[in-house]
Amino acid sequence: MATDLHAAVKLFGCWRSTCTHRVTLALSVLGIPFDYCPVNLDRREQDQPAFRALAPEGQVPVLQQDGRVLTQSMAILTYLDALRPEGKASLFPEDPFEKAEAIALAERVSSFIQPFLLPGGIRRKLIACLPDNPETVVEGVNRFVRETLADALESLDRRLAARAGPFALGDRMTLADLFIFAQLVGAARMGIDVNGYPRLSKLYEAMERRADVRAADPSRMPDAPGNASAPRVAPSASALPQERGATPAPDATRLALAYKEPAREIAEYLDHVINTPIIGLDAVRHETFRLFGPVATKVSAIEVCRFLRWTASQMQARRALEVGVFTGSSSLALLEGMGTEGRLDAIDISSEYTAVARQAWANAGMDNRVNLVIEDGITALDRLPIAPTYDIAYVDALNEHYQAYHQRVVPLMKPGGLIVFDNILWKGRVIDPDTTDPSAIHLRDLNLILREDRRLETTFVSMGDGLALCKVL
Ligand SMILES: N[C@@H](CCC(=O)N[C@@H](CS)C(=O)NCC(=O)O)C(=O)O
Repeated sequence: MATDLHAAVKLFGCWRSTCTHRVTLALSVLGIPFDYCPVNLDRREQDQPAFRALAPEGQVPVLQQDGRVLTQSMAILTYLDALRPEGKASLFPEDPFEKAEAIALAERVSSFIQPFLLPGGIRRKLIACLPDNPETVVEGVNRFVRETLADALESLDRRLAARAGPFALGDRMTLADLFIFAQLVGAARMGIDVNGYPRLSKLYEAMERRADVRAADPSRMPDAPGNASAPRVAPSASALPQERGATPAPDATRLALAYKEPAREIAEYLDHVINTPIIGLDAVRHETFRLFGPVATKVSAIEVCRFLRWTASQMQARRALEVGVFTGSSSLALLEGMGTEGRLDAIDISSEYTAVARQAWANAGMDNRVNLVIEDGITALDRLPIAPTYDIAYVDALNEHYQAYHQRVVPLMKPGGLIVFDNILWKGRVIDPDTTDPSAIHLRDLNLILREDRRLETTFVSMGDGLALCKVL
């Protein structure tokens, strides 16, 4: 049966699946339009009969075109390459040896790295086959996954070291880069510091510089956390009929919606009555949305900024610490609240995002009061001398490092100082008992750790995405 090559391409995938990411990268780079059908792996939609009828393996990605179905990201990429519009460069090098090398690198990711991270079904089977004591077993399996990934990235890094780069095989991006990059993005989500691999981080940066790569960022996918209200580019997962009698999993979409910022009318009203404005806040928020589109949801909620400004002023804070600057809205609030004597030590891993913050500080005439360190939060905090230095600290960085931030920030605070942890409700996902979202699990544990920490007097508020307010005793 001949397939109509021009028929619409439909992709069944999941935002957090690295194999799906390989395919969305290819679609974006090759300029092929597609419909997206999210399959919620956390809710095990891959196991529903309707999906199994499409793909008996119960895995994503699955490509459907003109009634035909293709699985396996490598095969899908090969096919998509053949569909590329005129003028688009192939993902496969012309030179036969180079082509084989690109496939070899992609295969290393596809057949050795990703499978050992134990995708859902395999993971569940392994855990069930291991001896008793479920807690130790899960802990051991998680350690196995992390260590295997770290080892595999290390050898991949050494393999690429022979090539000047920045891409895997040199100056031109090939399918190898798509596989490697997707795996690195997944590794970063697991809290693995990609900067620890010099050659891979060079590849990562080169990829991140490309707009077509950024357009395929998993956080921009309609099913990514926080994008519940984003326009869908495709029919929704409800295209997959629900299995009758199945216990409905807690609805992550509903939870996500529960923690939206106040309606625009309310925000405008509050703007009208407030007498503690934050200079430059509106401008920085607009610039963030203009430059970074959906990633801009990482910007701190306006009400959180107002709270920080007011609290820093109320405490007469003079020294502030910020872990996770992003584009600078919360730092503007802290600086404004502290007044002209206040100084801010700010830490962020991204020079791209903080470039916007630097500009905002300069525009507000506050840049001479900020010491910005571009480094990952844990390393930068470890460099700070352990002394009671700060009056106020705001933590809004990598979710899965929050417990490490907590350990490091407390000893840096003056008695009576305040630590504010943002995102501790993680769009409400912390209350989902079945969540497999690593951020939700980590933050839920953090909240319990904070509750037990006798050095702190802590309360929680549901402002923004949830704040933990910890007074240092
Ligand atoms: N070799 C396959 C691997 C597919 C795969 O492992 N998919 C994962 C997501 S990255 C999945 O569907 N996991 C859910 C499950 O196994 O239950 C490919 O490259 O497409």
